[in-house]
Amino acid sequence: MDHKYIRKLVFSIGIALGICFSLKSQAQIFNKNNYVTINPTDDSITIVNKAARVTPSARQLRWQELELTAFIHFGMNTFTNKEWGDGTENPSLFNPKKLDAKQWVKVCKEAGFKQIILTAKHHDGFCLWPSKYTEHSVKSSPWKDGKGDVVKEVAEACKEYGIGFGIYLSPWDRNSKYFGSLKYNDYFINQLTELLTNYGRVDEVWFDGANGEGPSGEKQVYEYNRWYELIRKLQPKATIAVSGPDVRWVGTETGYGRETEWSIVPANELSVEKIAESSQKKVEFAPRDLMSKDLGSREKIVKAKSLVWYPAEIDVSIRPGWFYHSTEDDKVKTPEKLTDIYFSSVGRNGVLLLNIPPTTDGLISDSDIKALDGFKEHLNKTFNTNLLAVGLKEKGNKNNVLDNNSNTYWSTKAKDNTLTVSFKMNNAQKFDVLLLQENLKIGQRVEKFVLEYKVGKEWKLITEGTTIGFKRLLRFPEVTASEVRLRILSSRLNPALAEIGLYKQAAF
Ligand code: FUL
Ligand code: CA
Repeated sequence: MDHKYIRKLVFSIGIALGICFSLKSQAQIFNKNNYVTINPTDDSITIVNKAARVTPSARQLRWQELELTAFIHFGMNTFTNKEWGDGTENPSLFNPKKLDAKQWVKVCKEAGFKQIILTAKHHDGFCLWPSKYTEHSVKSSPWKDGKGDVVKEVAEACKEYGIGFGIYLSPWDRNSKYFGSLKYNDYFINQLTELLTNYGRVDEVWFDGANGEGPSGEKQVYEYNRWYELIRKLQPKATIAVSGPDVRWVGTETGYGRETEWSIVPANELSVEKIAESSQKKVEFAPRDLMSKDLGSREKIVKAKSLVWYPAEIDVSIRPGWFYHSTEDDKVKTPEKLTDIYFSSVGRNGVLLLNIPPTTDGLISDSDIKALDGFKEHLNKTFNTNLLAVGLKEKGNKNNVLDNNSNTYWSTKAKDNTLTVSFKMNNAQKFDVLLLQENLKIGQRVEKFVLEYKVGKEWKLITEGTTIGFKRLLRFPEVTASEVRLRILSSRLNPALAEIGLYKQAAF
């Protein structure tokens, strides 16, 4: 089966069915800053200004600032050497004799990852924690004589190393006899409650879009709203991704986000039929097609009925598969490839969710560690020195864009939607990377910018782009210059430039 096709299909079905909220619960799902209604009388300028003022919730901002998060796909598939189990697997197969969650967390942390999401239950229904509600779990396995709890070990290791902890809980459960019946809704809520109450703070809850039939041959109609309300109640700081309201799937599993990536997208659509049906107003939160090239341009937002802050997460595996297969040991992505992905995910206003799957021993393999080491070393070397700050004659009021702090910024007066910042360096510098950041507490506003350098009396183009958002990275052929300027040519309201940097890429 083709995952991507199924995911797309499921998203479309999910969205078509309407992932709906009553106004009461909508208040819990969104806040007054990350959601805005468009009035039928609003003209396009008013709508664009409204979009410019939509800002992330505190949980969304914390999540965005992480930049790098790690996925850990581990479970029954690790032992059956599959990607999708069908739920009939015997728990006796699960026996990761050397499992060391601290090794997982240490490897991830040393590679720069700030949070880990563990597959507590994948589509095969096997639970990595001893759930009270099923026998299909670690408690029926030989690992630690059925007394082990992978979720607990990972949660504790994350706490010890000071990084975030998240859970992936597959709504699709090919083992549960309840799947496809009303009873499954309670089963799912019970499992979610266990995970949200027994393991301390949870920072992200990841609901996959893949869906199919359970053992009974029936499909399940999910109670999304009930899940979201439970998470908000038990773990109010957790972001809910990607079949959820806080974080959006970027639309591909390649690791490459859009060049133009808006975090403010139409929240579509007040459905008249649904209002009539239930006499309650219901609102869908997601853009209709997560895979389309353009989600948030002016053209899209002026047609919207409401707008929401809904940023992109880019999930990709370090290997071809999501689960570990020894035959893929020589297909681990190289440091060069991982760096390219970094530039095209984090560097395109997204958060990278990189999957690093442990082996049947229960350890991250040497091949993956080596690739991550190379990746981290390369990034450290490249971003070690902001050449603009080092060689600058007088920082003066430019300090705000050179202080490595995304909260301090440079702006113009209201109604001035362009901005030029010029820099004269002591000596000519060689560089081939531009870094830009906006202050998201003000909003995502920039629509077009150019970077130029001075040759004699003339300004020449180095590179140009559209959106910035939390971070924009652009690479270009090496330039040697002592005078450069950034011109923001178009912005939805006055732009708030938080950082600018010029760097020279390290060699591999
Ligand atoms: C997909 C799943 O079907 C894969 O197995 C994996 O978990 C990936 C992250 O999401 O839809
Ligand atoms: Ca700053």
